[in-house]
Amino acid sequence: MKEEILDKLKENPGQFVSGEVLSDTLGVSRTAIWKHMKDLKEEGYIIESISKKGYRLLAVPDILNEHEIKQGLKTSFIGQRVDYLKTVDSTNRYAKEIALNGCEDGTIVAADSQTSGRGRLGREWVSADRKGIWMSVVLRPTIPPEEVQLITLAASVAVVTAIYNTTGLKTGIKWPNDIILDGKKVCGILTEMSCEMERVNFLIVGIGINVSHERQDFSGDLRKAATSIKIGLEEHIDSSEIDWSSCLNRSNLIKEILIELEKVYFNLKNGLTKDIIGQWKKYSVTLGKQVKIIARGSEYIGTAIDITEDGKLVLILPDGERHEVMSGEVSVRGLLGYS
Ligand code: BT5
Repeated sequence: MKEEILDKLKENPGQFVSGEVLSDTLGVSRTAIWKHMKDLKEEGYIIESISKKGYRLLAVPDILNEHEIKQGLKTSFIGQRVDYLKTVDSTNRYAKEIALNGCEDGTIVAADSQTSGRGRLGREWVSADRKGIWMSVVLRPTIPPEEVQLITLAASVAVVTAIYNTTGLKTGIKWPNDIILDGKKVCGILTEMSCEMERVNFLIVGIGINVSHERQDFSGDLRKAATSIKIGLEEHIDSSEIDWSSCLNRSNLIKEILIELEKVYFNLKNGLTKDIIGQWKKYSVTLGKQVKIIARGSEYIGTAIDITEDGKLVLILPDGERHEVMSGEVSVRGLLGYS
């Protein structure tokens, strides 16, 4: 009922809707309407109530919940089920649990904050409360395990496109899983899988995006290495031209990512991997650069020249030898700056 009331207010932007009209059209008492309004205000919706006039929605701030994510979502299967959590240890961990219990292909999990957000190789992902998008998507593709890396590439392309569509900011992709803005990390992607020898049971694509952080919100090493969409907008776009509330709205950005993710996922399912690789190369900040690969127990330098059809990075080593790197176990450092 709360959502239906909210929708009625949204249908009449800036206008009062009387308690009587709401109670008649929705078939509930005026006291119930009043209680739901109170809940909506507590959630953060800015609603003005004036006796004899009724209620009007003054603003929809950046609120994350199932209703905001699903409203107007134009996908056919990704995001049809949304599990929203105020706080969780890790959306990837939670998504894995519901995937093991058989949740549908395309289910998403999104949280306002994570207490143990994780990166690759046991690293930590810092997930400040309501400052970013901390979400995981459960996918059940019929692909062999060795093609899973392509999903991370496809998800990177989806995120870059979605950030551009919603904010106008141009970001780049650092192999294998970072999205870079002005040489700093704005998003990381962690793909985890459950598989048998030749078959993937399910994948969890975890996406973390820094959205409304100020510089001082990052501490320690992250202050130099991380950025947010807000910081990027302040640097690149004349602030009088920015519609801040829409550019920094996490639900809007999530919707856009889900649409783009569904597109690239269809391409992948239909064997159009060349298309994904082609788009990935367009946004790559790694190709053509000298990189240091840090693998378990060893480090080496090479020039990144290409990416294979299954997502491996192709390097030319100093002795001229060609070498392919799988993403799973390595860290990559640009020799000039983070990317
Ligand atoms: C990643 O790992 O970049 C993958 C991050 C995936 C996070 C999402 S959030 C939703 C879902 N649920 C989870 O539990 N995880 C996923 P990696 O390449 O290993 O990078 C980790 C490194 O990035 C850390 O060691 C830090 O140096 C840096 N880092 C940590 N938090 C960051 C942040 N908020 N912004 C930028 N860099 C960060």
